[in-house]
Amino acid sequence: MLNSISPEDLFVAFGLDSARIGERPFVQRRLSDLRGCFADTAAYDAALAAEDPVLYEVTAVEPANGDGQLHYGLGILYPGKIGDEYFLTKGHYHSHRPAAEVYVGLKGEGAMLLEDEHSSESRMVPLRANSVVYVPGHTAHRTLNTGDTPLVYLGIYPSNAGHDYGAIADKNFRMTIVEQNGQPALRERVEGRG
Ligand code: S6P
Ligand code: ZN
Repeated sequence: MLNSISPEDLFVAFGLDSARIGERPFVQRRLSDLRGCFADTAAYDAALAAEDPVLYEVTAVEPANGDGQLHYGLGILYPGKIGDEYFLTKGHYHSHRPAAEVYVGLKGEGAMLLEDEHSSESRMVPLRANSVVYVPGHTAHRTLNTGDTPLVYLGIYPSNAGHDYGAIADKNFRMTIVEQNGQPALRERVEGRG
């Protein structure tokens, strides 16, 4: 097994500010890729008419596949809001629903929105430097930047987790995280409104 992992995957150094791993390719999501994710559709359309900024970037590292193996993603989510809702990731379930994930906050101030697949119970959990968020299986998860600097984090997950974006694209999350009196707060998501 050890021999099958490339030395580049055994040891990885990353930039804490850039959230890049050398020259490795990364996925970039712009505001236009997040259509349908934000509650305030008028604010979304207005923002997109003005510009189409990069909201986040993720470098995925997938050293090995198979039972017991791990993958991870290094993410950077830029600060900003659409209406009073913070910049966010698309969010997903894992295709293999029992797969859990651990998020390690590295820089900045953020939050994770967690929703249980069966009860739809929602939680807002802080994500910041020197902290770990446990995302149980069967839980939709989305990351939001609640600060005014880039949020940098690692997400570590089983190699067979997979990403199911379809369920979120259909129903989105029940709740959202907005700025209320200068603080992040959970609020029921109402389409068309913030
Ligand atoms: C993967 C893990 C993260 C996300 C990243 C971007 O299981 O949860 O690496 O991929 O935060 O979010 P999303 O919802 O666009 O994949
Ligand atoms: Zn995940």
